[in-house]
Amino acid sequence: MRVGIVGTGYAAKARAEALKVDRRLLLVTVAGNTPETTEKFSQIFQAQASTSWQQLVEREDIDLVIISTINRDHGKIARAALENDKHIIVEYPLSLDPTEAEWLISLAAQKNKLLHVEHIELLGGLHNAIKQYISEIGKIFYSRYVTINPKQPAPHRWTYQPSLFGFPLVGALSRVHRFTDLFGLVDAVNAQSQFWYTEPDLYKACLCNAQLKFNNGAIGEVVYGKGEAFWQSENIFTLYGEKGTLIFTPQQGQLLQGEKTQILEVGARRGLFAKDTTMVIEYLLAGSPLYVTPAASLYSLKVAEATRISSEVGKTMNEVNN
Ligand code: NAP
Ligand code: BLA
Repeated sequence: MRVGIVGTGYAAKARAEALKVDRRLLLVTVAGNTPETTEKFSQIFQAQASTSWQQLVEREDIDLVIISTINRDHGKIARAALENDKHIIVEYPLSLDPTEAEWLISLAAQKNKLLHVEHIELLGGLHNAIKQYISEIGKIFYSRYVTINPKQPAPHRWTYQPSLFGFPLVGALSRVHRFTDLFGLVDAVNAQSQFWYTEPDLYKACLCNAQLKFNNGAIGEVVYGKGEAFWQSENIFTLYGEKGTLIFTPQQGQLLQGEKTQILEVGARRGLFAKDTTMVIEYLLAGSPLYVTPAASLYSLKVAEATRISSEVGKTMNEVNN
């Protein structure tokens, strides 16, 4: 398979590394943002530098386009790639707009092309450990996932620009997706958000807090914060079940039941883009199953969009339709 990558950052590099070790794949071309970075990337990986993503998706010598650039552009690049009959891997989120995401999924089906939305959080040690031990704690009535990432000073980067990153829980879709993957459909969403703006499209900190009421009765709470308003990093996933509590950090987990505390292993966060890339290639070349569907990604996007609307209008959003 002949591959083109859009993007030159962390995710794009991880993709290019994964392609290099598989002889069935060839990275042909890359399209980036600043010409110097694109040139450097293309030299390191011995690929041609395309002048734009528009030019890249139109090339006839490409079968698969990997979209690893800023979130704002995912939807339009995916559309252009599908119109040029390419298979697609796109980093989450598929689009900042759930309506566009839904439309793209049907276009891919019509064109009979793969549209794979990466969700590496499902491949990581934390999620797998949760899935392994969740049955031990009985019916789960409440769970909470807090990720606070202090940054002093906050970077002038796209991840702090709403027009490029999207609403924080949309851009960082993995947070909501972990919940919908574990607990299914959401009946109601209530969210708050705060932004510390320094310029019209740039903040130095943000905080989002969303409460999800699941159809199965469980309540999930997502807390996501980053930037200069924070002084202590926090990364804790807690699941409260009627028969026990599970507490996870990225390093390790604990299962608490009565007087007993069991320490649980959590696998590494590294190598996940490589795992994702390999699974897609095995799917395309050998028909082996993928670990996530575009529909599941879309549903989490609808829930994340509901958190945005809820926090903006100050109301609870009822029934996020599948
Ligand atoms: P990154 O390292 O910051 O790279 C961003 C890429 O976008 C670079 O090629 C950069 O090019 C380009 N870019 C920056 N500002 C731009 C602008 N204003 N207009 C056009 N292009 C611009 O980001 P990343 O972490 O690789 O993230 C890429 C995608 O992967 C995102 O959708 C993210 O949500 C997703 N993702 C990342 C991870 C992860 O672990 N990093 C995990 C899951 C999903 P220049 O440097 O030349 O500006
Ligand atoms: C997710 N990491 C992300 C995302 C971005 C970054 C933009 C997608 C949006 C989000 O979910 O928040 C960016 N992550 C970074 C940057 C650093 C970082 C700039 O750790 C700087 C060190 N990602 C990495 C590195 C690792 C990594 C070095 O860049 C691991 C050692 C892992 N990032 C990682 C994982 C996710 C993620 C596993 C998925 C999110 C999740 O697990 O929920």
